[in-house]
Amino acid sequence: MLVDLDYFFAQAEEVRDPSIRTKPVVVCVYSGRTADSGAVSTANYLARRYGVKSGMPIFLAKRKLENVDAVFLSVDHDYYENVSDRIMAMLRERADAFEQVGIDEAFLDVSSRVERDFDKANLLAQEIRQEIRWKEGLTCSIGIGPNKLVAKIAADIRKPDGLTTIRLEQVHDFLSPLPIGSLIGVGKKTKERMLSLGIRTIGDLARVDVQALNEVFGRTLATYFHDASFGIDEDPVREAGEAESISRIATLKDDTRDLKAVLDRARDLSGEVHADLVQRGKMFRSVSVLAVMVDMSVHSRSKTLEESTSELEALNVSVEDLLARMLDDLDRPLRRIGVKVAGLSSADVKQERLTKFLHS
Ligand code: TTP
Ligand code: MG
Repeated sequence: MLVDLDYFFAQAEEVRDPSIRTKPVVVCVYSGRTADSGAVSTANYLARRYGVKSGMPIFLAKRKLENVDAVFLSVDHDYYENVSDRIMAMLRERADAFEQVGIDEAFLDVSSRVERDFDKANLLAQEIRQEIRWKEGLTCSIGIGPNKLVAKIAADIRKPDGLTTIRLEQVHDFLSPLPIGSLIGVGKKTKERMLSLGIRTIGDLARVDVQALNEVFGRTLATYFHDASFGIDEDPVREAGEAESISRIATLKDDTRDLKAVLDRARDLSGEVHADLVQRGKMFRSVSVLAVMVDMSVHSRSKTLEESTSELEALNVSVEDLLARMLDDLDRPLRRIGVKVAGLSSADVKQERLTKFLHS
């Protein structure tokens, strides 16, 4: 589920002073050079009807609202942050996993609590909407989908005060007719390149051979665009700033270059890292070791695994291999060592493969 607050800064201003609700409201970042220099941060939907948009120069917004009883306000970040913090805390309570992606936007993984039932997800979204309305007086738009990509596009499609639910079996029909610019990650430049290739809709993109996309966008982007055009997205909802790695570090009993002594200690560390990992229900994709030498210089080696795993044995094997190589490369004794896993992903819920469905 993606929750996006409607015309956030401007709506927050309307809540503070309801008398401006009936007027175009433009929230501005004044640069201070001249009275009207600076840019529009956001505007309410009434002002948008006159063509006012985020990022537009203030003088242009004023020109569009000439002879209109409009309200121009200066951004008040502290106030918006406070409102946002309260709403985000409330949203976090409603999710199995939570990821805030901006001051007014967050992904909620609600799969477990709604038992993967889209009707229940829809009810939950309505409750959330009412709660934000009741407690903060704000409207929001919510998109529900089988993954983040679809949820985000669904939230964008109906604004303000929208609620759009796209079930797995609707993904294809939902995405196909949408203009290519509505795909997440297709900005102005990419859009132009897509158009020049004759790709106008997401459906057009889905019909382009991935090989051809490779040539234009390079492999990473091409793969993303290809998958995205089918509504495939496996990116988990994760807390921003949530430990993206788990590590342990310890001082050796004696400064040493003896591989066995080093590995003995490393095994303990790996065991602790692994216990932590299991407790958090995570798998890891990469392993690093760290060595602090007697001269206090710090060295590290990492490797990325073929695929994510949660197995202790895989961790031990990698750590041994990395430490052995490191000892070969360095000629001084080691004083401290560390073990770290990163590239964490959830071990529990494997996302339903859209591919399977769409190609069946
Ligand atoms: P958005 O969610 O992109 O926009 P919005 O909430 O104003 O409008 P919508 O109803 O379409 O969701 O951005 C959230 C806030 O971030 C917005 O209220 C103001 C700020 N912002 C800027 O300061 N500059 C910008 O260019 C944009 C896009 C947003
Ligand atoms: Mg918004």
